[in-house]
Amino acid sequence: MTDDLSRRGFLVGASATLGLALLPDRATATTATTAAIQDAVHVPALVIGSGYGGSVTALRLAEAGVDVQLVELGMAWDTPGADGKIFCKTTAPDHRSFWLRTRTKQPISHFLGASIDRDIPRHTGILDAEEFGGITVYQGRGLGGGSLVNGGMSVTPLRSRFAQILPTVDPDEMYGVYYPRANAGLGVALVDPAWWEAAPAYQFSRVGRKHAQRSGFPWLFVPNVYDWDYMRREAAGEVPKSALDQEILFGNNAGKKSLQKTYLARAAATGRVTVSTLHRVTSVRPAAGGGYAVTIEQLDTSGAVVTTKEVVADKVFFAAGSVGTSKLLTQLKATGVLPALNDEVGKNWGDNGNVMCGRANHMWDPTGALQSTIPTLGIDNWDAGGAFAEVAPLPTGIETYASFYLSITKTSQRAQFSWNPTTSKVDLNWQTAWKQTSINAAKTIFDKINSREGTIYRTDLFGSYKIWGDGLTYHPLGGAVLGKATDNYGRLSGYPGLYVMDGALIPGAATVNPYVTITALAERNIAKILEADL
Ligand code: FAE
Repeated sequence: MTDDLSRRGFLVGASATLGLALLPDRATATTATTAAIQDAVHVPALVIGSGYGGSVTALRLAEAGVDVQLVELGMAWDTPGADGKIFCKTTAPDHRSFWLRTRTKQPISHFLGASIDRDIPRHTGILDAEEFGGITVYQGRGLGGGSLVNGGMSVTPLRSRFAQILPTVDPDEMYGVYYPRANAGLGVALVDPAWWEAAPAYQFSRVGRKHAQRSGFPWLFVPNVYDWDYMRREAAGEVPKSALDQEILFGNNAGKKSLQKTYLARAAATGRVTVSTLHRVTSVRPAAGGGYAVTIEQLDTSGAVVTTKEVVADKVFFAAGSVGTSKLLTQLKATGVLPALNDEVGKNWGDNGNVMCGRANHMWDPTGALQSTIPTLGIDNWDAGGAFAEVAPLPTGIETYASFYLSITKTSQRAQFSWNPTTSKVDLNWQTAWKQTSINAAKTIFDKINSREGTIYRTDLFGSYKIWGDGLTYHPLGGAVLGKATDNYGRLSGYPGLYVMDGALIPGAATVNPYVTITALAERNIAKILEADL
């Protein structure tokens, strides 16, 4: 990042984040200077949430000369803790790890059949494990949203499959303009294959490739936003380790180009974006004099509300993530605050067909005690079996002889959010049994590999004698779908000046890891909105 970028900085505010703080990395993130959004102000544009959709929206609005208030539920993640680090390791979760929980809820919940969860102090930590009836939805909380916690896998779906993802969007403009723009904006790059072939930290991936090849499955290198030069220097012992030191699920202290270092840094450089962290939007309704009245609660790090603000915004961009945006819109429609939203709101939510599993390799096929947390390899059996599997790390620090996979699968099951007046909460009618389709698709890959290799599934990672990690998703999508709840550019029906900009627009599945598509779609939609509405 240039000096100019870091000098100008964001206007960030929340009691917990005041002060100047720098991430311990060459690519410095944002600087924090002044107070958060004030009560009773009237602003031109308010963006709810700072993940991919929100960051793209804030940057492009600001570049066009619009002053933006970016309101984020989670923390700024710019201040080191007592250990000198901003983020804690995946294997050593502390108060920074989970969003308002007193016990961890690790996605890989067991090892050798025993639970690995532990008690932690309740805090506004970085990873939310949000529980609905039939599924736990993992999401990033903080400035940068999911980019803080995710694996950085940056996959542009095959053009031939694009119509399965967003049937109403012109593929020419996406593949000609917006996917390239998104990949450039995110800083996506491919690992150097020659380095990878010899890196001890990628032995697990090479074993995954060998097994895929021997069973006849196509495999591919998957680009990432990790700084590969930094990882090379981690491996050489020249810089503090991050991906090579078990950092991922609760943040990376260096190396990973989260949104704080890309889109949000550029937004900061415009001087037009004010960020309010630990601020939660709870209501948006038409204001008497035009625009929308937005209610915002400011939280402390225990999750308690310290003050409630009410502002007016001419335009409001919902980018609180698939779940956050869908919950807000569902509630606002059902409680009569935004009654003219159409009946598509809350519908068409899916889990991107996520399912996890491990395989137990032979003793002569070790996967390595040192495993980079950054995945590099995919197995593509989409056309034949409906599954795209990421060869994922299991960075325990010891040799486990395990191969581990997160599969994205073809499913038709879609759930709906609804307002529950008894509990005053939004429910999701996901059915646990629906995951069987995903398991069947994943088995088209792993049954064959097990048969070829003479190996078996691990049964100790998700419980005692439980093969499949089928109670969760990392990839929530849908709930305010493009061309249904909104027009073909994210404009919400019934309310001019209200927009959806995030993963809620994508109807439940992306055929691959979703954030490049979320970013590209946001780039496309904001370009049209700037041209036509502002
Ligand atoms: P998101 O990034 O979730 O941002 C929404 C933001 O809104 C969050 O910061 C929230 O805290 C905030 N928010 C929510 N409610 C409110 C409110 N009421 N008021 C104010 N702010 C609010 O949304 N995807 C990939 O493509 N590749 C990967 O390798 C990958 N790995 C993943 C690993 C993990 C562990 C997880 C959890 C996800 C992973 N994903 C991956 C998914 C990816 O991070 C996700 O699709 C995007 O982050 C979604 O982007 P959105 O902009 O929709």
